[in-house]
Amino acid sequence: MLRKNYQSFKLADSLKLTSRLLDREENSELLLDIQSVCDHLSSPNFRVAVFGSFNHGKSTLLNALLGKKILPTDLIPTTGAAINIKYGTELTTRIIRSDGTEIDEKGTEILQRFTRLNSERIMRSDLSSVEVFLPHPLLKNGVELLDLPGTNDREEQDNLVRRQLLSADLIIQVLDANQLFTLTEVDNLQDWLIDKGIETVIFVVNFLNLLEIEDQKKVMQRSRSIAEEFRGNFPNGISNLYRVDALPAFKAKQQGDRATAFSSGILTLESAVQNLVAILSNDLQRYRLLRVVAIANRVKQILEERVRFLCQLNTELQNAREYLEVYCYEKSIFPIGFHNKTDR
Ligand SMILES: Nc1nc2c(ncn2[C@@H]2O[C@H](COP(=O)(O)OP(=O)(O)O)[C@@H](O)[C@H]2O)c(=O)[nH]1
Ligand SMILES: [Mg+2]
Repeated sequence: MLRKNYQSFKLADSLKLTSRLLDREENSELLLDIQSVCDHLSSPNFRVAVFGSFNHGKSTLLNALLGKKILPTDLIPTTGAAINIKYGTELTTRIIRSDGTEIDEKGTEILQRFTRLNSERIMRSDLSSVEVFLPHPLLKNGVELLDLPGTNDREEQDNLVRRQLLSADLIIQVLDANQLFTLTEVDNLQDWLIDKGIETVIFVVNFLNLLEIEDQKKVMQRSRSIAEEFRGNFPNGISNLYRVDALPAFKAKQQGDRATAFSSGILTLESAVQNLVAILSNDLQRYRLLRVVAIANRVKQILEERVRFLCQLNTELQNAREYLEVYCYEKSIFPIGFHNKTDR
């Protein structure tokens, strides 16, 4: 374990040093990603992020997991910030603005004011972090839940989500049974997760209860085959695909209706998340290192491209020197200093 830690930090240090050679403007997103991945190496917490297109029921699913209306949900795209949910002795919300000022309030009402998208579906730009604290057993031992804005709406939201995913140890991707694995979803899965060395992803199919039984079977069959394709190095013996009817699950949890909660799939998901937190925690440094390796390879590719230009310049420089030497020899021109420089 110690050796693995040591290797991760050595690679991260080297990556940060090398990334100084990158053009700041051209690679501004990549530089922020490098910072996130490297910072995450030393995080003592285990972060579970819920990710997916807008209106797929992400915030509803988190409310169902917590058995309480913590996060705002709506039919229009709602979540306009990354909301970190952590353990605390009483339900409170802490908002830190970009200018460093802090607002602490009991409950989560304040989220309506600060973290909802505005009528043009634009995020506030003056927030540095949003945290909700509550006493829930799922959040003990440093487990954090992360609610994210929906993807495939605005580029700004997509960039925020993409970066937040780099520091999530387990990702729950919420799918809509009516439009399963759209092309954009598959592309994002490949570009934002798999290519970034993020392999700890589980899929949750929502809205399945709204379909006919025959269609439900077809949707689950298709989900199974795609989820299998993206399994990668996911731990053996544990499924990466779950069916949860988020809204019925939330209502059942609130009413303490255990039978409906069970049939909604939320209890199965809850115990899978708890199992995964325990399993992945044992191997956390390896999973985190995989992301540093992926991003270091990307930096290496960019710089190798530069090295190719440098080699080309070197060859042309050499050719020019040789040409000048022959030219000067033929014309009997011997400029002072010329031989000294080329003979070196
Ligand atoms: N009928 C039904 N509606 C749901 C379900 N899950 C979420 N919704 C509704 O879908 C809308 C969007 O949900 P929300 O959680 O805000 O989606 P998010 O944008 O992905 O966070 C809300 O009006 C929810 O009440 C479900 O399982 N069944
Ligand atoms: Mg939401």
